[in-house]
Amino acid sequence: GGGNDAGTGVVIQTKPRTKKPSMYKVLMLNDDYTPMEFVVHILERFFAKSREEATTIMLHVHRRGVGVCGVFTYEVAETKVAQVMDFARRNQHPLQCILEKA
Ligand code: TYC
Repeated sequence: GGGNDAGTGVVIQTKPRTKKPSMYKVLMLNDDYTPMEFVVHILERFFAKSREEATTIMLHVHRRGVGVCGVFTYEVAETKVAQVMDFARRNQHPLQCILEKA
């Protein structure tokens, strides 16, 4: 981008003023105790997944150990992680949810 200072003819090259925000994956980790149905409920409630999508993601995490719930800007991703961790703790499940830079 260029900025011309009020008719001086001097053009100062500036960086384009918009930049894409860094994106962050919210990952869910498997454990041996959290009920499958609870994980499906979390994916529906906090990540707006359909029951079918939520079930696919939950089974992926169950079999592979980790899976992606969604990709968000930092602030949104942090909020999702906090919501999931709080909801799991309140329901006495050891479910873990983490952030990873995409
Ligand atoms: N492994 C759990 C069970 O067998 C189910 C589960 C799936 C737990 C995904 C956590 O992120 C998870 N009940």
